[in-house]
Amino acid sequence: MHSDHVLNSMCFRIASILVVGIGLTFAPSDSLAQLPDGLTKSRWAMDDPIYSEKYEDGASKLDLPGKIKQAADARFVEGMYGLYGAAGISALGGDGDAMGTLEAGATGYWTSYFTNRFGLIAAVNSQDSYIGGETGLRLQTPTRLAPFVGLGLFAGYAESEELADNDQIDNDDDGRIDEWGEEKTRFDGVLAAIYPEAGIHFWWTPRVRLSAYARQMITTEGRDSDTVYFGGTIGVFSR
Ligand SMILES: [Ca+2]
Ligand SMILES: [Ca+2]
Repeated sequence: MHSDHVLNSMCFRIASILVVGIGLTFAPSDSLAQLPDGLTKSRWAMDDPIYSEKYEDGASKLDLPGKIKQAADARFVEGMYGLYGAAGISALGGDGDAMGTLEAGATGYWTSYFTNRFGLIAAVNSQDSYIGGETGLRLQTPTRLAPFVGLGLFAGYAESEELADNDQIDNDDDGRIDEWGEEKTRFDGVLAAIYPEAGIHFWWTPRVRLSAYARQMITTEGRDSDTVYFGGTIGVFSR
């Protein structure tokens, strides 16, 4: 394939992921515009039918353990599924420049404490770009504020920009051959990484979940390319 076509299709795919990610980020903004549910009442998830049935008769005023239990309980999430958008930052780039990353995908609760997910991931900085697929598993506590640990896999391919001002080709299709600073896209190869991760979820509402996490990326590029990745996610769930 001609390198400009590779570049164009890559730009298109990255743009598509950006659109999905931004859409997912702003879709729940109505929910985020309000305060988190249950700040003034310990029965925080009464909007959920399973939770509200369980806690129809709330803990009495003096029942502190009961109050704490109903404020923490998020076992009703079992069987829910959702879409997520994520943004992150890492030093995945070959030259050590920080790379901005966007992810979008789908996830589900097999049990109240176990999720898996599939998504797309795109990362760019001034010189390099990566695009690929992403999958992972997480174990968490079945609580409103929920620490988690996980294991994930990323596989994609990498491209970078390099000077092409002396090859007699109009690499960027602007009608001028080898103009000053003309660049072309170079395919750098396949990149894969496996990562352990740790983070925390917070259920803003019974349907909107916020997450923050750190991943140790162990890449096929060798230990010199390993990097830490920090990310944040908004997930919107239904049943
Ligand atoms: Ca040109
Ligand atoms: Ca050229």
